[in-house]
Amino acid sequence: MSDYSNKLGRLRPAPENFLSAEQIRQVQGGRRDFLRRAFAGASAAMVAGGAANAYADETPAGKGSKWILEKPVWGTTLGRPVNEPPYGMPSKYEANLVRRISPGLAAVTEANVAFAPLQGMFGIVTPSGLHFNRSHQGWYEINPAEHRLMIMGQKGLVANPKVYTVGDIMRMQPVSRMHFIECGANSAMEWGNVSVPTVQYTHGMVSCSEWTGVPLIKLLEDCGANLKGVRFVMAEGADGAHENRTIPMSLILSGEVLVAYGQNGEMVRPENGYPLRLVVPGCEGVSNIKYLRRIKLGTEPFGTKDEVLNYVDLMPDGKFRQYTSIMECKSVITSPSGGQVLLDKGLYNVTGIAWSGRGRIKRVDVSFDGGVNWHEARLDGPVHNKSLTRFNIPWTWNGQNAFLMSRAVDETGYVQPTIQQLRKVRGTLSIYHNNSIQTWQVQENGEVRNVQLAHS
Ligand SMILES: Nc1nc2c(c(=O)[nH]1)N[C@H]1C(S)=C(S)[C@@H](COP(=O)(O)O)O[C@H]1N2
Ligand SMILES: [Mo]
Repeated sequence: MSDYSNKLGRLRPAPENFLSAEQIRQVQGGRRDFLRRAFAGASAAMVAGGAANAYADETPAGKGSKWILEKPVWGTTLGRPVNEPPYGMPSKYEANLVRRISPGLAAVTEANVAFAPLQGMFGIVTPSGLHFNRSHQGWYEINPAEHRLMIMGQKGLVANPKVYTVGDIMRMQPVSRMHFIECGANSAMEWGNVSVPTVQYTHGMVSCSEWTGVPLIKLLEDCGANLKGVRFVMAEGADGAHENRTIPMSLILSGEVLVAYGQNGEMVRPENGYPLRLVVPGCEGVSNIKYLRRIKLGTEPFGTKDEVLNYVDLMPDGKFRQYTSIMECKSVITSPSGGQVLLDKGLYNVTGIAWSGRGRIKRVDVSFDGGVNWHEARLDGPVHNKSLTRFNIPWTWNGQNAFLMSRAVDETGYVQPTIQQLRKVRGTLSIYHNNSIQTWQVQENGEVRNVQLAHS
């Protein structure tokens, strides 16, 4: 019996449950009594649904054994009814792949973000149930029949202010597009140090979905908005957090900003803004207003609490950076990543995600030696605009210390900076907009950890 969540490709659930490489080898070697003891103190999440048994017997001794020679119960009996359950769920053996609240953050503030488990995901689509959830005051399940969206504006800017039902919006011509949403605070802890152990907690505030909705510009036209006069738009949510933000009209005129009701082929999930959310491709997560209830047209930025008090960064000269909406080009290796363990020398697939708020990803380079040599990774196409892009590159681990990094370039030619380059400009007091290169150290014992190198 083994716990695959501790092997490469899966991740331990929380830092306090980490096993060392030596412990995992003992488990792999079949020391079941040890395993029982090791899991005795593990969290309920880890053992829930038999997840601790997932991928059992992947040892050399277990290969080609009874698993192939004997007929298992599932080959000799009747399976379950096809409509049970009516809404399908992942295998119980994948119960470790869940959103998590960072133990570090939970200790210092109320836990109001659940991070996506990037370490165990493939491709570019975030399953809706794993999309990170950042809700300033918890999430709501809003009855769509009781939800309205109002479009109005300052004097002279809208000929026919309107109130829309969800049904009104669903009768209009929709578009479906792949876009990432990244919280401005993603990777925030890395400004100062490397206390965050896993990619789920360093980068798990980015997710990517196919969003379906109506371009906001169509609604503004429908209301007879004076498109030349409007320079800024305020978007406001219906939740208790009263989330609101200024969106520049230039982004809306491009047709990219959507009033979305669909996410990955079904209605947007309640956690992600059901029944209507704004999708502002390339902009900070906070601009993507959930539970969208009001759009107000104006001529000046609105100076809302979420752009004046919050989402500003303190610079070394004592001034604040403000209205920094665009998420710059960024990438991260998701596997191998912090907390995972390489059990043997040999061939691995190094994989990760790259994205840019300014367009498409053009190229990703990967280094295995802390940035001395770089190798171009393979991008999995199609590469979408303002979307996650998956990269892969084969790597043979020789059992020695290695420093894994990825560096993305977007179609504007912008190159993802190192943390030291970013600190030279921004200092260490920032919270938001850390798009620097992440380094994972593969130690000689196979354990992977979060590090920052002095030179990069
Ligand atoms: N109405 C409302 N919209 C909101 C928020 C919120 O708390 N309420 N959180 C914002 C923040 S800070 C982020 S990062 C994104 C997160 O979107 P998600 O929860 O769908 O991942 O939603 C934004 N929109
Ligand atoms: Mo956010």
